[in-house]
Amino acid sequence: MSASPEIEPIGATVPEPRQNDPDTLARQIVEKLTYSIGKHPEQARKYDWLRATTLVVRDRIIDHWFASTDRIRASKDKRVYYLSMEFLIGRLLRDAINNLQLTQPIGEALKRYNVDLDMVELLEPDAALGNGGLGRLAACFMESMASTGVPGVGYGIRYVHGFFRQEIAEGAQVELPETWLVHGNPWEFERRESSYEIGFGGKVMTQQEPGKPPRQVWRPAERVLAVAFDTPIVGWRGEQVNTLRLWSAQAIDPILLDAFNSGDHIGALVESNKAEAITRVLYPADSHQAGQELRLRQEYFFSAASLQDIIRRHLGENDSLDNLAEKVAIQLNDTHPAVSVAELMRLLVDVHGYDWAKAWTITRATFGYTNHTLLPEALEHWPINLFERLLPRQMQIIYQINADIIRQASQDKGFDGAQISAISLIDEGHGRRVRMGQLAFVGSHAVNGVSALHTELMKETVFQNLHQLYPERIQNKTNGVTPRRWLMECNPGLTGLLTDAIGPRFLDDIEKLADADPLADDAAFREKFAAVKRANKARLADVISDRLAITLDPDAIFDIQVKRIHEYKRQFLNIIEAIALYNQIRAHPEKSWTPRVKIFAGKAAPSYVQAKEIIHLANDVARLINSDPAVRDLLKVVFVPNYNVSLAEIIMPAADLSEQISTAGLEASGTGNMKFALNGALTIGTLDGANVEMLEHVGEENIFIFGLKADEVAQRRREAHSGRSIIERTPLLREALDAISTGVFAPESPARYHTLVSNLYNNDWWMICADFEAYWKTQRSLDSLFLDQNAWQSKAVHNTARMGWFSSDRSIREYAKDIWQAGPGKVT
Ligand code: CRA
Repeated sequence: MSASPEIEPIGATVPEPRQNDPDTLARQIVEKLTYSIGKHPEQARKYDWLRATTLVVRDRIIDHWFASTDRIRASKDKRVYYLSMEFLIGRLLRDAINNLQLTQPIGEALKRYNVDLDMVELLEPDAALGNGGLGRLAACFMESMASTGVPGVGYGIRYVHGFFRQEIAEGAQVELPETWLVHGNPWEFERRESSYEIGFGGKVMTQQEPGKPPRQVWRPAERVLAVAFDTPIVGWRGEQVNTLRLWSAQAIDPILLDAFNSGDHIGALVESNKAEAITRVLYPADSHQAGQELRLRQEYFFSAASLQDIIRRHLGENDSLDNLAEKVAIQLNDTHPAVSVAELMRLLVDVHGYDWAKAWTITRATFGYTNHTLLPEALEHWPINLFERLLPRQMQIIYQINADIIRQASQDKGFDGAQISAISLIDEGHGRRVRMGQLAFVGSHAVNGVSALHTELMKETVFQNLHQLYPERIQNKTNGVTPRRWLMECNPGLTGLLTDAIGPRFLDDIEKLADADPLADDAAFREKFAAVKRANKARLADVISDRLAITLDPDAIFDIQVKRIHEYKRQFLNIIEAIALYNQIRAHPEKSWTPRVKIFAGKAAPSYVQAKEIIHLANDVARLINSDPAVRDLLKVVFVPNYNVSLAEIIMPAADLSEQISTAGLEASGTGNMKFALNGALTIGTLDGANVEMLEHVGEENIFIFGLKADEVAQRRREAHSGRSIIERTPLLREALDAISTGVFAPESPARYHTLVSNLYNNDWWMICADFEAYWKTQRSLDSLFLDQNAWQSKAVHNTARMGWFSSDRSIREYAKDIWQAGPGKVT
């Protein structure tokens, strides 16, 4: 008999490439509805359509995911691991559909069942596993690594409850739990096979084997399991799909049966509750050290799990860890994963038997560290006794690293006592603490800031002495934002207009937006540009009308400040300006005022009293101004609750004016500033963070800079500046502050804002009084400019056309070349 043809080898059963026409997509969506969800199309609810559509898109992603994974494995290229406590992802469906170029056919497929793709996309919950800029940057970086062909894996924590939901009740912030996982998460795949034990506490023993050097062995008292959940991250045009691996904590023994059987039903679950607590909630602190034991547990938990995973993968493909740094780059996103430095040393020395010096060489060559803030209250430091109790072996390692560094600094560089205590990993000043910034710095071959100014300030302030010791180590990597989410997806109107005008090249290379620059002088183009903006403003006005029942005029200036609420970001300055403007409109109704809508949104850390007062004030001021017939439609103030990524996607394209008004020297970079300008908003801002580089790119005639510069702020602070004399000689400011402190905006509780105002009189730490007048004048010049729509829109076009450089693709290419030596065009 001839060989039977029925049985094919396994390799030949790879599925056919999927078709992306509307017919196929419609059929597959119904198939998913039927067989994965168990619903007939007629019975399907909106959420069922979301799920079915997601599953169809997901199948396509998986095909690309496998192909990418196989290609990277086969190439043996260096991999990049991005360790971040936060990934502020937002919704994924629109991003995936856009990057796979499926928007049109899926839209059409759903239309056949009378289902609207936009509506379906809006049902997806936001994945809010981050607080603000740092977490959103990590999400942009993940997308850009996939889009630029960098083989990157993100490692973080799978929080059950992400960033809290904010409601405003009687003007004040109320925090409610966020529950993004309640309906399940179709984007994640649990990988039980990638589980690791993570230890805490216990003792360190010295093991002496004959003829060998003594070895330290850590015997943890507690162990929990880290279980991996993988989410595919699709790059532009689906050419590469990377993985975001988030760790979830579980007890090794889910239930203590002995306790249960003896009737202690609660006690039986104690272990499991304690373990799961590690990944239950995101700490809602932005640029602020949380300081509790659970936070340190979170940090060690995800660092240790990620390192075990990295080492396991490396040893699966290589003979030893000798070449770890050639094949692996690990980026520490701020100091949150900095304990990784000590943990990798432990793994190399105690587990894999490396001598100390060799292990240190490998460790340093492997890590890079990004600093995101110089604010003293945000710099992480842990009390030694807590650290020692939780991580006894890592503590010993930190002492040893410290001793080496100090020896080197005093022997080679002749550092004196003050310099030594500045670089020491142990802060002896405030009840002995481990300084995580110093640990991350010495354990990395490259340390970077996130804007040019921030990087210079790092060298001059927090890391002055370490910079002296390692003058080559600090470099700059200015932040960026992904143009897929922050232009193409959030602003289809502008994307369409630009495509018609300059062709589609900018979709693949965002710096080609520069081709649109000459169109600033083209009246017909400016008109279309303005029409897109107006439509985006009308869309935001609809959202605000639905949520808050406030009516806005889309022809007014939309003046927007959205970001975390923080004293240094100076929402207070913006509110004071609104009050001063209100007073002026009432005092001079005969003048021709430019109608203005001031929009605020943002969350305050629950324990940050001043920030919560600022939210309360914004709402109190809004209530009074919006109900005063004397200002008619000349001024409106709106606080939009629950700012998140999805709301930002509606807000960014709808701004005429972007408020970036931090006290100079304190905003490390900012990324909202970039999103606004990319979408054609003009910026009013201080010379702070990336505003400085935005000025260089868009040109000084297209950005509105005011106020003290970073060195002037520092100087005033040294001189013990206070606001009193400025307030006394500035009637506009004085009247606004009097109104606040006499309870005009809070008649039910007139003393509510006493502290807020008296702080301005007594020290004005954030330079609100110092900058008020310059801010006011700049705002009034913008009022005039807005009346000349030709001039305004021309500047707006220049902003969009010149913002291409602020793409996270550019940031990632710089990291890949200068820090990781990985990715396309690598130098290994
Ligand atoms: N709060 C900075 O303050 C910066 C982002 C991302 C921040 C922002 O100016 O744009 O990082 N810092 O680099 C931070 O989180 C821990 O420090 C932020 O998001």
